[in-house]
Amino acid sequence: MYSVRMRAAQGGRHEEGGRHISGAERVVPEERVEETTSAMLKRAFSHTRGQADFVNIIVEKIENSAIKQVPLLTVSTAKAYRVEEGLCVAEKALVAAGVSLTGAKEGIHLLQSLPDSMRGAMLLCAITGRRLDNTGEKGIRVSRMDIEKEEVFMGKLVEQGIDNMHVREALVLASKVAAGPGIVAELCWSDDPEYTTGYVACPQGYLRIPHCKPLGNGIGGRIFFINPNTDLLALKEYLQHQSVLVKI
Ligand code: PML
Repeated sequence: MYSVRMRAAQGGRHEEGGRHISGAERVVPEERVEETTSAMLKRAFSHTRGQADFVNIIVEKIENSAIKQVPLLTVSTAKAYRVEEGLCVAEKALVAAGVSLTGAKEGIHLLQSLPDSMRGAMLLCAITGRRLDNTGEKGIRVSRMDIEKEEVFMGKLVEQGIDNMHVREALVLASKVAAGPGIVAELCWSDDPEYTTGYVACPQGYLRIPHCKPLGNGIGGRIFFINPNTDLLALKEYLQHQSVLVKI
C-alpha cells in the first residue's frame, strides 16, 4: 500500500508563512496512486479557500504489516437550527464524552476565536481545558489514514443521505483519532465557508451537529481533548505517523 498526502498553500510554503488552502490523505494500492495524486492536484487548485500556489504531494510505500486497523465510528445527527443551539449541543456532547464543562467551553471558545483556519489540531486537557501541544497556529496534522472498503463506505453514506466529501474525510479521520492513546473526544468544524455542520466524536460515536458556525465563515479547526496523564509523544506519533485503515 501507499500513503498519498497532499497539502496546499497560498503565498508560499506553509513553513514560510503561506496560508493553508487544503490537504488530503489516502492510503491506496499501487494501481490507484496515479488517479489519487491527480485528484488531489485538481482539488488543491479548486478549493473554496482560494487558489493554491504551493502544492506538496508525497507518495510513500507502507508495509501491510505496519498498518493498524480501527473501527469506523457510528454516525448520528443532532438537531440544531441556529449557531447557539449547535454550540450548546456540542458542549453537551463533549461533557457526555468525558470532557469537563470548563474544558468544553474553552474548546468551543478557542475554535470560535481562531484568527484563521489551522492546518492541524490543538490538543487540550479534557479536565482543565489547557492547551497541551506547542505547535501554535499550525497544530498537529493527522496523517496516513483511509477507509478499508471505499464502495461499501460510500454506499452507507448514501443510504444515510450524507455522502459528501466533508463527511467522508472527517469520519475516517475521527475514527483514527478516537482510537488514539489518551483521546477523550474531538470537536471540529470545517473551514469551508459554505459548510456549517461540525461534529463531536469520541470512541462511542460521531455526532454531526448542524450550525456550528455562521454560513460564510471560512474559519474552521479541530480540537482533541485528551486525558491529563496522556503520553504526548506516543499520541503525536500515532496521529502523525501510524498508518491506519478504518474497518467498516
Ligand atoms: C472539514 O471539512 O474539515 C470538517 C468536516 C466536518 C464534517 C461534519 C459532517 O458533516 O459530518
